[in-house]
Amino acid sequence: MKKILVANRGEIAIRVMTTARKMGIKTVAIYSTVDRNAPHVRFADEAVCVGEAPSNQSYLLGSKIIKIAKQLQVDAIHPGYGFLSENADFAEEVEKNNIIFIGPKSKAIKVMGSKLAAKEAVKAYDIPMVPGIDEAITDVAKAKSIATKIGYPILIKASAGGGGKGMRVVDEEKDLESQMNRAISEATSAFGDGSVFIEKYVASPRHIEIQVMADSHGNVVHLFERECSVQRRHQKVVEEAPSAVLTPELRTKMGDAAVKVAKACDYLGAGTVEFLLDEKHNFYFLEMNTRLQVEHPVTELITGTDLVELQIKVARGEKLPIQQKDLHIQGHALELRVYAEDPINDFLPSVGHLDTYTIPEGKGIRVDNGFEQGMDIPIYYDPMLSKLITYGKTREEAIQLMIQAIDNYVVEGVQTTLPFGKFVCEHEAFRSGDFDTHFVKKYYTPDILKSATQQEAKIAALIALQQYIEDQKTLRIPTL
Ligand code: MV4
Repeated sequence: MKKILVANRGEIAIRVMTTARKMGIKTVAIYSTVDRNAPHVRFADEAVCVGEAPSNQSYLLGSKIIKIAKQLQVDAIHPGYGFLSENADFAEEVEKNNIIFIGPKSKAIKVMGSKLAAKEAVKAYDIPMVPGIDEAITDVAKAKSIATKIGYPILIKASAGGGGKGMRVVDEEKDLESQMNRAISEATSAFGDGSVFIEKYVASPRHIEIQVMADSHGNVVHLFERECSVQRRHQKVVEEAPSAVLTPELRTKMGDAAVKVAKACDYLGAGTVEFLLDEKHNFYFLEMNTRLQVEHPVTELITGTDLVELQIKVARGEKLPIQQKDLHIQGHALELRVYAEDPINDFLPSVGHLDTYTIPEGKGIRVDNGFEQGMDIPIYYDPMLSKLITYGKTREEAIQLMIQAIDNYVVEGVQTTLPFGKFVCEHEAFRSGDFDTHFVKKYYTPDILKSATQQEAKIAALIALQQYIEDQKTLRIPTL
């Protein structure tokens, strides 16, 4: 493998190309017209414009990207996350053109893209699943009888869904029919597939996911968990590894279950198996993400691995260089997604010009960044500026480092989620580890940040006033 095309932009394109370069592999970037001067373009050995700014005219043009790859004699394509990363047809077309897709086979992508197909695939492997049904349901009477068996509250989910789209909680039978009809029509219009199914609703779960890595020789390892419960409307905000609540026994059980899920779909490369963990520490398989995830760095830090390097090696057909017994957790890592969004204003995108953009540096601080001072943030894509990652010997150390790093991260020109990250890190529930997926909804109101901002403004004004008084003492106006 001499040359890789990265079919992505921003921080993840740079992240992938950094490892490729380290491995002596040449890199090709693609870009849209608004990204022509973007850091990922300058970072690459070669770069090709793929189209206009909107994603569906550039980063989503699979066939055009493959054509570019062939013209430049590229050996492999890395899709990053988002865009074409979980598009089974794209993965298949790449392979048909004798280019290696750095990811799983299209069949695994397809199976895991459907929640019902995923349940079906892992059925024989003794994986704990939320009580419920594993087939699409349309008949209301049948749904009622199943719901009664499971016990309310229940959750209606779309098979083609993901990221919480098309989910409906039903507390009692009288609401079932209307909610089911809504879920079906929502799923039909959002995914073109109205299949829905029913599960017991787990009221206060933690979201724990397990990183897995598989080679083409039948070896699969897990690289422990990431805790992703701090999320807002299904958008993760803070992730960490390890989780503050898993015991070594539970970690091994969940890790083994994740490895089985990977084996069930003949997995290749980096994948993530999502679980819910209830208050009694029962865990349930939810779904599998067949890509390298945004939050992969926390796993890299606690395991001392380079997940992109492993992805490239197994894509080349090599055996995994590590076995399960070689893997251990060392230290604690946190990640904050730094978005150009205004946390005081309902997290509305705050796109604009980066007048000042200074990234924190130091021991235990990693910033996977895609922006620089003077750049405009395009409105066309996800407004994530970077990922601020800290690593310490203990969870407390990682949290302290995160708070300091947030203070040393200077962004002017747009609002960011940095102050929100500080709110999370300073919150008692987060610090004690006693939180679930309702953390943000339960504890966050914009007023908290407003008053913090006002407090800071007050302190700044007081310091300025004191300095003024001091200056008045020494800088006497010369008397005539
Ligand atoms: C659930 C659940 C409770 N009970 N399933 C949300 C997105 C999708 N991946 C699955 N999700 C959930 N499934 C049952 N049976 C609660 C959620 C859920 C959630 C899961 C993980 C992280 C954040 C979440 C926020 C709200 C709901």
